[in-house]
Amino acid sequence: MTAKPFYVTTAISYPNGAPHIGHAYEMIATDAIARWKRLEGREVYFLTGTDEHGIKMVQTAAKEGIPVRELADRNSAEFKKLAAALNLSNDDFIRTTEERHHKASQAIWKKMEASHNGDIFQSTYKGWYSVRDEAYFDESELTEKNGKRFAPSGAEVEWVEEPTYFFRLSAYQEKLLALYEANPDFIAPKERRNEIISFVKGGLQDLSVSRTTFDWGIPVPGAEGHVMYVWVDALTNYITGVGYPDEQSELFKKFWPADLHVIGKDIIRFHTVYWPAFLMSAGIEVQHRVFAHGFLTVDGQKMSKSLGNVIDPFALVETFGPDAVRYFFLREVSFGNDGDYSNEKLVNRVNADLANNLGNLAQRSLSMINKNCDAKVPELGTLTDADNAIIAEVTEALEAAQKAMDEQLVHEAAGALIAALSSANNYFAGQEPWALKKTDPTRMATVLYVTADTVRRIAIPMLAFVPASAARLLDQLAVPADERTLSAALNANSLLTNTDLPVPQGVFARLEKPAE
Ligand code: ME8
Repeated sequence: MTAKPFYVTTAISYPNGAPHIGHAYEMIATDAIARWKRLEGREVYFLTGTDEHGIKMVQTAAKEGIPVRELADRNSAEFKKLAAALNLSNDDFIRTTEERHHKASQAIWKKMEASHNGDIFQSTYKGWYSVRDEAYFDESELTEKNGKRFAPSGAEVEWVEEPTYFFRLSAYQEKLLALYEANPDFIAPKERRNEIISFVKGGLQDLSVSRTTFDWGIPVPGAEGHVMYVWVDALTNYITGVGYPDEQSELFKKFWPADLHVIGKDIIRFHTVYWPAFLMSAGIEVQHRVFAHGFLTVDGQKMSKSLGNVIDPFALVETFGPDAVRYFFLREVSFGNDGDYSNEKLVNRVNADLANNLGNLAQRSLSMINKNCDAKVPELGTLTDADNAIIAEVTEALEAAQKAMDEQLVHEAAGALIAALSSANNYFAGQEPWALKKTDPTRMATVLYVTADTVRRIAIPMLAFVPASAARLLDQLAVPADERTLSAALNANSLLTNTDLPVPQGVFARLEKPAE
């Protein structure tokens, strides 16, 4: 079997500030998807990084009184550190200030310029610009208050007039609609797809794609004084990451078009309208799918510096450990919807699912095996209806989790696994292996085998969500590295009888709610 390679990306973050939990959330979810695909046996390329150009960076650096590059270097390093702290399995970390990215952006620009419609042309931009969104807005999209105008995000817009290059986005309306029509899975969740289709049906205006008022950007080829509009360069990172402009490179041939761009709901238009239009213009294949996740709030409130409720993801990892933080977001937030963070919710969720459910089952069965079965995988005797029922339920849960992950419904996948674990705990309690020790040791061995094998079958997919803890569980079951795959998980009763097992150790400690 040669499984199809899988290329998945996060958005690249603006390093004009330190990373917050919204950034951490996107990284965690995308990592879970990447890890799951690897467990399926697919060759995965997972890219994340930082988006370092644009006026917003220039303004922040000016406020701090430091050179823009220093700001970019300092904060980009924080994002990279966050990826490591969250135990991300990214294959590369791209910075848009890198040489390779300048080359790729200039190459795609030239392709768009040379396209048969002449998609890039010079004119004068007059209109409203929001620095915070790094986006242009139509008068009709704005609201007015005290003589000031605001973008839908709430950011103030400013009137901009300058000679710029334009991208002939208006020429792509029909092509984009045809793309959405032919690829019903191009935009997820579904509601987002409908929003984008009606936006495009409403008509597309040509897009201003260069700026002359600052120079912190990628120079437009052959146009002195112009740098590219930050989104042209930002979106291009996805192809730079796999070797563009060398379309014959191993990486590019293997991984482009991307299977999935994971982004937040505020930047769907850039990814599902501009990006495919740029790619079509440049004669490059369009990505397969964009999944937009929701936004996180804290204790029910929008995160903001003025409210003082911005959560530092490094502090979270420090307090609870990476797996607890990962698990909470993956399970608690329904992927695609908004979600809320609170310490209490995290502690409750992690204790219920990981410590009490998974951890408890593993610890109870493994310590009985250690004491009563000579610390070896026990014998599997005749299977009863109860054994067969739990084995079948785990198989169904694995299938349900796979189906959910095929659509990036990460929370549903985790939920299906945890539900099967609850049943397995009931099975264990109902079979009372401790009572069988004297009356029927053969039957005890079978119950312990079935339970330990259940832990194995659930711990394997959990490698995508809580990689370090799940790996420790599998170590305790002496599961070899090459059997840590989803197909091995589907294969019931494959623990090898008589295999020596190490002394079991608790993997999931119960968390305490930190003092306020
Ligand atoms: O948008 N909750 O960068 P960014 C969840 N550079 N997700 C959130 C969030 C929150 N509170 N706040 C932000 C940019 N995000 C561009 C992307 S891609 C070619 C260029 C998400 O640092 C946001 O939706 O503002 C985006 O997907 C990512 O974090 C980076 O946001």
